[in-house]
Amino acid sequence: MSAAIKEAFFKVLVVGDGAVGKTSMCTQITTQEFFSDYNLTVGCDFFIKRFYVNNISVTLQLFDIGGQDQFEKLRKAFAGGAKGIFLTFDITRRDSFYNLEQWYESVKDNLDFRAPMFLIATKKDLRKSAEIWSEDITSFQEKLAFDAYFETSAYIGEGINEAFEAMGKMLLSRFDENEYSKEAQKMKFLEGAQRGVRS
Ligand SMILES: Nc1nc2c(ncn2[C@@H]2O[C@H](COP(=O)(O)OP(=O)(O)O)[C@@H](O)[C@H]2O)c(=O)[nH]1
Ligand SMILES: [Mg+2]
Repeated sequence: MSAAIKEAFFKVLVVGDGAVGKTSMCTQITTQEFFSDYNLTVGCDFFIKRFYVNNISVTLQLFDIGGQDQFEKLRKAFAGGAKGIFLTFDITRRDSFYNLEQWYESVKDNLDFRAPMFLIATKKDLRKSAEIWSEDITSFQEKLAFDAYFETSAYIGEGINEAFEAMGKMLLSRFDENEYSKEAQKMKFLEGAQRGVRS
């Protein structure tokens, strides 16, 4: 008899200044595509990423939250129930790094207290124009105690798989099986209901 595949579902936030590359990272991880034109995310974009960790089917529902001020309330509401967070900054823009504390403040009350927090540098292919260095990362660690740091590029497709895999593993280790499998069942039910409505 083969054992049923275990399923896990987690909601994960992707936050950071406009144009740092949040949508590009989510697009790269879900479709392996890259677009050089910039389309501002208005409100919130959703992505679904599924992969296996130790024979467990992990589904991450990614919330890529737009940075406009008028969406402040929406941002708080969207953050509800999140189990993990990617704090993203553009390696070539110092301001995008310094704004991360504020980004974290704006969603932290709605984040689960066990939520893994990953710091993500984007656009590592543009490293020759970098404005952030390893000393900055070390001092940020002292301030915000993030769980992991990854340098990524959606353009050359580097670092992103590693970051997501590590997030998946940490989520599985921090949350109880009955919590994440219940979430997965709920999600399946909603997907089924949606198909029902469409057909
Ligand atoms: N060179 C380079 N450009 C990138 C990378 N990721 C995103 N971009 C570009 O940066 C701009 C903003 O990206 P986007 O994902 O829309 O940013 P968002 O506002 O944070 O969602 C777009 O023109 C992207 O093509 C990367 O890894 N390398
Ligand atoms: Mg976007």
